Amino acid sequence: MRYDAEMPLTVGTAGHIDHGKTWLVRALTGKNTDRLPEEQRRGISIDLGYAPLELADGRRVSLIDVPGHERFVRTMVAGATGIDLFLLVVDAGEGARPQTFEHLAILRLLGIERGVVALTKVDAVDAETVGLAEEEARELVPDAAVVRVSARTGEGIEELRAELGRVADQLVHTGTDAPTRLYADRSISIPGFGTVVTGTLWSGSVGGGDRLRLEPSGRDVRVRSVQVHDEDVERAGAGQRVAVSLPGVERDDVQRGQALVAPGAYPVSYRLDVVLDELAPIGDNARVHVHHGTADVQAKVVRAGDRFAQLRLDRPVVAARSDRVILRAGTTLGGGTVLDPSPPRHRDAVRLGRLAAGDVAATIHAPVRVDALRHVLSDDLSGVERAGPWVFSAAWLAELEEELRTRITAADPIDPGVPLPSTAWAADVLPLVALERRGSKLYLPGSTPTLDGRAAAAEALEAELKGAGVRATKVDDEELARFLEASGRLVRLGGGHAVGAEAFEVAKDVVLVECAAEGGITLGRFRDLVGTGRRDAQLLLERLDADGVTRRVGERRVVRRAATETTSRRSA
Ligand SMILES: Nc1nc2c(ncn2[C@@H]2O[C@H](COP(=O)(O)OP(=O)(O)OP(=O)(O)O)[C@@H](O)[C@H]2O)c(=O)[nH]1
Ligand SMILES: [Mg+2]
Repeated sequence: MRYDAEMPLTVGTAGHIDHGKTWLVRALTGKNTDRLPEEQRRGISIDLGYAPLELADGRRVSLIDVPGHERFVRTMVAGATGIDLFLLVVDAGEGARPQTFEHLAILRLLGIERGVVALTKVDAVDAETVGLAEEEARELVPDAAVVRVSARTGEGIEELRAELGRVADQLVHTGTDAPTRLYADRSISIPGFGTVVTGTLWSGSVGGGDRLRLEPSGRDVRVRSVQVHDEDVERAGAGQRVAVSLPGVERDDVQRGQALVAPGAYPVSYRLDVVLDELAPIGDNARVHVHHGTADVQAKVVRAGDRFAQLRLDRPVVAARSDRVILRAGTTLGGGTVLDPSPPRHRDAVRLGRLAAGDVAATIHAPVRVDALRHVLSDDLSGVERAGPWVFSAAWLAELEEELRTRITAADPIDPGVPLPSTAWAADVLPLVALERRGSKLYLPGSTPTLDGRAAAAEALEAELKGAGVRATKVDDEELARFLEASGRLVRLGGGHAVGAEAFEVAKDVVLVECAAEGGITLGRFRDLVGTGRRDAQLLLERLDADGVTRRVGERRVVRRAATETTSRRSA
């Protein structure tokens, strides 16, 4: 039904003040978009106006009427950012004037290249004047058709409608597959219905029941219903002008410039890296207004090389790679195309050059999560290494391995390893390096610990332990103790103590024999049997517990059932 008749395209007017834009919109749509009392009193447009435009074959597109006054260029930009094609209006009697040129420049900077020129008020001037104006318009916009019209007499209106239809037929609004994104241009409070936010749906779709997020405030909202041109629709698609009702949201919670997006799909950022398109030279650190979506944010331009800049914004915006921005300071200075909508704080012309060339891979070195990169990626990433959710360069991986090997070489030969890096990517990335993981350390594959220059110290320690028997000895060189334990020459006890391996076996036998006879052994009994102090007896029993030989039951130690079961099963 009507929904199929709605083409997901938006036409935006452009042109100098008083050249007849609003009258032409009314002649085309029957709607007077100058609805504010002040607009009616002063006879000029101040805010954006909206009307559905019916094409010759009954299909409808959206029409946005913008003000021409030089003080309202910022409003014109907010209206123009979401449009697909322009309707440039030139007064046939006056010809092109300053905002004709400025609006055209803005359209070009926004990448809006298709449209139609309407020479208006042809009823008020002679044929020769119209001819001159037409010649000038053709020169100004060589690729667009120029149609002579009069909103007063209706002359040329149907021809203009047909011409707009021809251009519309050649355009497709892209972004259907991208996550939902809509920049609010108005929020209206409707009694008994709540707040309705209107805007052009840049990408994705929106329907009743959807959960979206208002950015940059980060507030989650639920969509109650969606209208396109005052008619309820189940879903609206990219390119359509929509009115979205948001229950529970106050009108003042939503301002022009805010975005309604699929939660988390777009970065919210105080910085934008752009490739510049200058109309006038823009100095380093220049203060400008950045127009993006329907937002107008003050910013500092931090130049990088001669083509690029980082825009440091006073307020955050929600942007995506390839978005256009307009830079103004009283006049339109130029524009930019977003290379990175959420860049690190720096001026790095080399990195931006690579991004501009589409070489995202070249900007990747250390691991980054691939989902954090989707803002700068237009398609699949090749030429990088991957592990789990991480991407990184082959060169970085080689450097990592090199660094780990260097540190391993410098490590104590008695334990020639390095602790595992405690970074988020470690678990995914470390399996790719040619090192061996043992416990919480990395070693050269197949490497074994060696005593190196500490053989004498080892012998001295062994002699000391032998002399001490089952008495625990404090060992200061923990690495040496670990090494000797690994080679079966001592057993480490708590608190940095150790006993000789043979003495430990003696102590263990005492426990096993006593348990076999009595069913268990107390600390006191064990101490008496081995003939040590209470503390040493305690350390020995704790080690037996830790080894799984014994466990505590009340005051006594008993031999673990597991060992007994294993024995009986084996004999069965
Ligand atoms: N004779 C004649 N006068 C026209 C025609 N269209 C507009 N006008 C006159 O031009 C005036 C301005 O027209 P608007 O449509 O309001 O101009 P605009 O371009 O929307 O102006 P801003 O929105 O302020 O930039 C009108 O008040 C009319 O007097 C036309 O086709 N013929
Ligand atoms: Mg107007």
